[in-house]
Amino acid sequence: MTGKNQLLDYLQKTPQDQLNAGTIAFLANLEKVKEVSPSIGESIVKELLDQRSHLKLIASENFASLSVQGAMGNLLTDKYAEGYPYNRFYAGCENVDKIEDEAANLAKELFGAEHAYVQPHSGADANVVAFLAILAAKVQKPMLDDMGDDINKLTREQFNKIRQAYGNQRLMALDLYSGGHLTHGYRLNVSAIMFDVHSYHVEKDTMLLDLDKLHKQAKEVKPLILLAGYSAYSRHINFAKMREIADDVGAVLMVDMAHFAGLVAGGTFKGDYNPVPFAHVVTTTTHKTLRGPRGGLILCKNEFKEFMEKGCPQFLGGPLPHVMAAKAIAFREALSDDFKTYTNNIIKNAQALAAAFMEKGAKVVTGGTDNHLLLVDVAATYGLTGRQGESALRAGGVTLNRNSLPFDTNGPWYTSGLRMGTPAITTLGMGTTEMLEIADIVHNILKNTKPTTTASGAKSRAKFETTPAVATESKERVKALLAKFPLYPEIEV
Ligand code: DSN
Repeated sequence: MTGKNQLLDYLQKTPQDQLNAGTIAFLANLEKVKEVSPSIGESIVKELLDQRSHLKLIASENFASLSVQGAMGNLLTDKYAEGYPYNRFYAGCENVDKIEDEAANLAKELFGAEHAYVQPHSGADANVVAFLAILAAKVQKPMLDDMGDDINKLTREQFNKIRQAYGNQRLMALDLYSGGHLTHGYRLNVSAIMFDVHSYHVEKDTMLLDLDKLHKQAKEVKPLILLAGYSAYSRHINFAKMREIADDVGAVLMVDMAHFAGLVAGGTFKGDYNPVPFAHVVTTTTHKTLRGPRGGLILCKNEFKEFMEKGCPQFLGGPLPHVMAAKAIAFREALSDDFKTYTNNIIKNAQALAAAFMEKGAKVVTGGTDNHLLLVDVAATYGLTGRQGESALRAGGVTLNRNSLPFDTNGPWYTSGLRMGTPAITTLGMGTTEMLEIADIVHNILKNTKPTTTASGAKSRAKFETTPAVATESKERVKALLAKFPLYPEIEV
């Protein structure tokens, strides 16, 4: 483990031709961190060891390359660059201009987009920037055309008219319980304050979206924005059809592809399942299937470009040049043939995992998956809440997250479901054979876990007991599996 001057130790002990740049970079960085805070240094190492000793099945996480990490951890963080390339509110932005330009151009190339805005700090921020840009283009601009172009010269009454018009716009998006995201109009999120939200839902019998029904609802609601995209929906969405619906009701089609951006970039989601040609605006994170740094990205048609570029300072704080640099690295990596193979394998693995669970009698929502994730109904299958399943698996060496299912009676805290995803384990190099072993490990833990019964005889929704020998055996099996697929083999600690 890491001791003082571990880097020196490594350099002295390792023959020159076997020196590893990844290890040197990691240890050098760690030594500098530890000079100021040994405890933060220790947490970094412990996080590495934790991720090395647990199977990561969190559908929204991945392992970014050391090149991405290197681009992020440096002096670029020192620079302010409010504005956008070649239009900054600060001097000395020449290098940041180049970085942001390169990242945006690579994003355009990767996705075939007309315009790319790489500044959003997260997917949630990207969604707010996109909402504001659509409001500016579709609500504010026509009003300014009447009132005079300079917003600062409007009277208070005129400006209040714009504010009121903003507040009256409708957003139609997938309900949280049907797999939508918090930022798609959930009442505790700012999106529900910005818009009059009308959610659409999956069908109770199939748990699938019915686009004809959605079309009918859109005709009644007449939203300004029809938003597609999800955090927990395992099936394809036909974006060509979504665009037809949007056009029919005069809505802007916005797609949040945070979960499946990598599958689009790798060409695995193509034709009607690629939202970029069809949507007016596409938002995403860059750290999920796309395997880049934690951050956000917006792609849009040129008609929204000037409004999108006002994201900072309209809503975003100063851009993060170090993260934009890392986005550029990730986009370049995603342009490779290896990345195409990777995204095909993500789906093959998710389908193999879903099939293996169903083979064991587990209830998989919608009976399978078309993408990188699957939802297992642990209440129906194992008599557990999602919270109990999540905790029991973590104790057995598997990290994943509980998730509400459509029409969930256990609420968003306890939940009835577990969401599993294959982006991270596919990055490690695992294939369909390993999915069989993973399904077996997970099933074995869950079937040997029981809710604790309270004194009154009621089943707890949080406490549980797992047969101790099963938890121990699972950890051993996880260890054996992960030993064959080491995480960051470049880092020798
Ligand atoms: N938290 C992400 C997810 O897990 O889906 C979305 O923001």
